[in-house]
This record gives sequence, structure tokens and C-alpha cells, in this order.
Amino acid sequence: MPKLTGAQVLADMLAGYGVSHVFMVPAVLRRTFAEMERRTSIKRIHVHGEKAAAYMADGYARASGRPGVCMAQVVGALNLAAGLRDAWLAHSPVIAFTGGRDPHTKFRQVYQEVDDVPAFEPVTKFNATVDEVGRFPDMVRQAFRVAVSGAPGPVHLQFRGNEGQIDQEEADMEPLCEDLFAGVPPFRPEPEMSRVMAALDVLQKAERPVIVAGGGVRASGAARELVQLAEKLAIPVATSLNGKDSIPGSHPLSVGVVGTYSRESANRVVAQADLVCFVGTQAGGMTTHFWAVPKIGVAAVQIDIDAESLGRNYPLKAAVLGDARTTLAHMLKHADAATAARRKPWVDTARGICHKWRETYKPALESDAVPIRPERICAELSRHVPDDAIVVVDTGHAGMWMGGMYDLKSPRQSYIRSAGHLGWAFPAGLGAKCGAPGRPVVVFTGDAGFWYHIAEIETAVRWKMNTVTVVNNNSGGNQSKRGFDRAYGGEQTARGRELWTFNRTNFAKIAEDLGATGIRVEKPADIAPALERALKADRPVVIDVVTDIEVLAPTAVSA
Ligand SMILES: Cc1ncc(C[n+]2csc(CCOP(=O)(O)OP(=O)(O)O)c2C)c(N)n1
Ligand SMILES: [Mg+2]
Repeated sequence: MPKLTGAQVLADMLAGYGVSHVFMVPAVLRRTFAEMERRTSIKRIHVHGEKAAAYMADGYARASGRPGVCMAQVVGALNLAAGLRDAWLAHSPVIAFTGGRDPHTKFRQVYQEVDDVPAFEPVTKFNATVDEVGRFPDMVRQAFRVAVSGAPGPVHLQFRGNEGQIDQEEADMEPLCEDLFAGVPPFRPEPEMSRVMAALDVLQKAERPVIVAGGGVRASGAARELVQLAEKLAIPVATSLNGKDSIPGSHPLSVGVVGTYSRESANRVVAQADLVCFVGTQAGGMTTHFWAVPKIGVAAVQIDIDAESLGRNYPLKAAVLGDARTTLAHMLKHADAATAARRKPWVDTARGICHKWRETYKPALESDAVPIRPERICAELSRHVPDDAIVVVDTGHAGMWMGGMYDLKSPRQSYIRSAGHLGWAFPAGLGAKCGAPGRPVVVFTGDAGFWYHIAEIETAVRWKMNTVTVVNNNSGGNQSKRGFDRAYGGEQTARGRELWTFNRTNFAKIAEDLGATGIRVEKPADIAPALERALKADRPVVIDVVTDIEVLAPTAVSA
């Protein structure tokens, strides 16, 4: 076995697993970075905050299906841990490396040191220390294995030394990599056929079934099988926010995103269903509008790769443990197309509900109002985002507007979204561009969301991460308006607005100052030309759209 330093092993192994970019705030694993330069072509993306580094790694992972890697020295470790929360909630395979405590000096008031390991516990599937250099190969392999296996998720390794100086030490080591665990999914566990047939039987006997597809469909690459099954059996498809790219919005069986950040038509269809088939979703609070849509007690079937999710939130008529694509392929093969005719009235009902939604929201989607309505931005994005784009969306109103109002128009488009953390989308979009450099990346965020990591415009310019970021700029975090109205017992006082409004800011100008392209849009007719110009630009672009602060996204319906 060759004698190698930890740094050499780590550099070789990251390259061996196909990692193309790592995201960090220095100084951590310095020798490893020097070895990366000598031995690999990995890009070392040095950013302005550890949380942004974690979000970039997360966007990279969700866009590419391969683990995203982020790093921080001991003093930045908790900032990095904070950035793993979204990856944890979204089942994104992010690998975090930090520097940490040295047994020779711990408990002696070492500069900048606290015991960070416990803070990673709630946001990781595997949280471990590397205290002995000879353990680099097996611990790195385990990090990749855990990150991508089953329901994917974040992993943390803390390397000894506040900056991970253990990487300078030598041992006899083999930097062996396992291709199997370089991406999601490593395995496609076969379901038990008796359970597949039982699920299919329940589905085919239902008169008003609906499929609710989640992020597990993307993780498994099962969108095609899902849509084919829905077509063969004539079953409307709703998705979770995380599963929005399971079916294009333009598909006749698509009813939209169901749950809290949703489209009214999806909630109405799911509420009227006599059977709900959950695929690759935990049926959590957001997807079910806190278990009101569908109501608990509705007949349900669930397909998941994680046994612990099966039946957790809804009692099941049939449960299938297995890979989504494999399971759906079996169902497709055995499905009886002759049963589809029975569901025609139900499909017509669902289409009627969708048609009504479109009619209701048409005035807002096509509104020429100035200041611009956010619905109009969504409609322009539906029309102009390229078919192979990755759409990256923030939370809060951004999640509501895009979840409800935006339509993917091609199965080649991807949609990834913040699982709840404001400010995630802009850095995640930069990471997505690194993970899928050949695809256009279009980010949608509010201004409060954009403020969080605005410094990363400089990173984007420096590393030529050419994303298009559309900022719905209403000079405030106006999703908070409703909550503060309630807190003030009706309409809040003028001073109440101090709690959620900001100064007017021209983000296009800031972007230009930092070397990006900035486009300020104040009239609805200018959105499309701005997008067209931005998509052709050879620099990162910020499109700053001035919108109406009084316009609130519609809240979810539960009947
Ligand atoms: C980390 C984090 N902190 C706080 C929140 C609560 N929150 C949700 S939306 C929002 C305001 C969003 O404002 P903006 O991005 O400007 O969008 P707008 O509602 O104005 O369209 C806040 C503070 C959150 N989701 N995440
Ligand atoms: Mg705002």
C-alpha cells in the first residue's frame, strides 16, 4: 500500500467520486486544497459565508444527483451546520467537512473552539469524527455511501485540528472509491410483487384516485414511469413542492402542487379523491396542508424507499417498499388499461377544476398592472424558461408564487426549491450551475431572500457561475404582512410595517457594480425581453423586478 498524506487521499478520493466543485470558507484542510490543485481538476469555490457554501453544495447535489461537498474550519462549523438544515429537509446528499477538536488541547480554552459535533446531529444521517489519518479512506467512503443511500441526506465528518490539520499526516492508505456510491440512487431495491399487485388492485378499483408524487420521484428518476402509469390508468397527478418536476404543468393529467404552498386546483382534486397514491413523499405537513388535504382516513396507498415513511401519516390500504422507478415500472407492466374508461368522468372533473383555476387566475397571470404583480412574472417564466432549464426557487411567497403559478412545460425541466429556509435559492442556484454546467439555471427569489447572500454575486462573477436570478422586489418581506396583521388584531399600524419592510433598493445596480449584468424591470412587457437577454448573457444576471408590495399569494384551500 502506498504511503500518502491525508490531503493526497482526500483530493484523490473526491476526484475519484466525480466531485467537480467544492464550496468553502477558508481555512480548512489547506493541504488538501493544495493537493487538489496538483492532483485533480476540482474547482475550489471560495465563498463569502459557510451557510452559502452549504446551500451551493445542496444545489449542486440536487441538480446533479451527486453529492455536493462543502467545508469550514472550526469557527465556521455551526454556520455550515445551519446550511445543512434545508438539505436535511429535502433529502439532498450534501457532505460537510469541518475542522475540529484535537485530543491534545481540547477543554483548554483553545481559540475559537466549541464542541460542534452535536449541532450536526439533527441535520445529518451520519455525523462522525476522523481522529486518525489511516481512517481517511474508509470514512470518506462511508460518507458517500450514507449520503446517497436509501432516502439521501447530509453527512458530516469532522477532521482533527481546528483547520483539519490531520490531513498533513501520513499513513499507508489506498484511496479506493466506489463508483456505486457516486450518485443517487446507488441501488434500486425491488418491491415484493404481492405488494405491488395489492397496490395496483386498490388503485384500479378506485373511482376517483389521485397520485401525489414527491421528491423521491426525482431522486429515483421515475418521472417517465409515473406519467406513463397515470396515462395508462387515467389518474390525475398532483405533486408535492419538492416533486413539482415529476410531471410538466402542461400535461393534461397534471393538477398542480398540493398542500400549503400549492395550486388551488390540486387541493380541490386531492380533497375529492376516494384514493390517494403517495409516491416518494413522506406526506408531511407542507404536502398535505397539515393533514387536511387529503383528510386522514381517506383510502391511501404509499410507495417509498424508506420503510419508516410507509403509513406514518396516513393509514394505508397497501404499502410498497422499493425504488420508485422499479416499482412504478412493475405497476405499469401489470396495469389494466381497460379500467381507465371508468375514470373518465373523474378525469373530466379534475380537468374542469383545473380549467376553472386558470380562468380565475388569468387576470393576475396576464396582468399589465404597474407595479408588476408576481403572478405575471410566473406566467412569463412559464413561457420563456428553456426546456432544459433548472428552476431554483426560494421559500415564503417565492415558494407560493412559483409552486402555485409556474408551469413546467417539458419533462426535461427540473425544479428544485427551498425546503423552508429563506435565502437558499440564490446560492443553491449557483451550486446547481456547477453541478449541471450545460443547463440554464433560473432562480426566483423575493428581495428578503436575495439579501441573505447577496455577497455571492461576487463569487458568481469570479467563478463565471452564469445563472439568471429573478428578484421579485417589493421592498419588503411581505409574506409576513398577514401574520403581523393578525398579531395587531386586524390591520396593523403603520409602525407595524417596520417589522417587515425595507428601503427601496436597486439590485440591478448592485449587480452591475459587482461585475454581473443587472436588468431593472418596472413594466410587465419588459419581463420577456429581459429574460431573453439574460439567458444569452455570458455573465451572471440579476433581473430586478419591481413589484406590488400589497399583493399577497393566495392561501391554501382544504376542500
Ligand atoms: C431562515 C428563515 N428565516 C425566516 C423565515 C420566515 N420568512 C418566510 S417568508 C419571509 C419574508 C420573505 O420576503 P421576500 O423574500 O422579500 O418575499 P415576499 O414575501 O416579499 O414576496 C420570512 C422572513 C424563513 N422562511 N426562513
Ligand atoms: Mg419581498
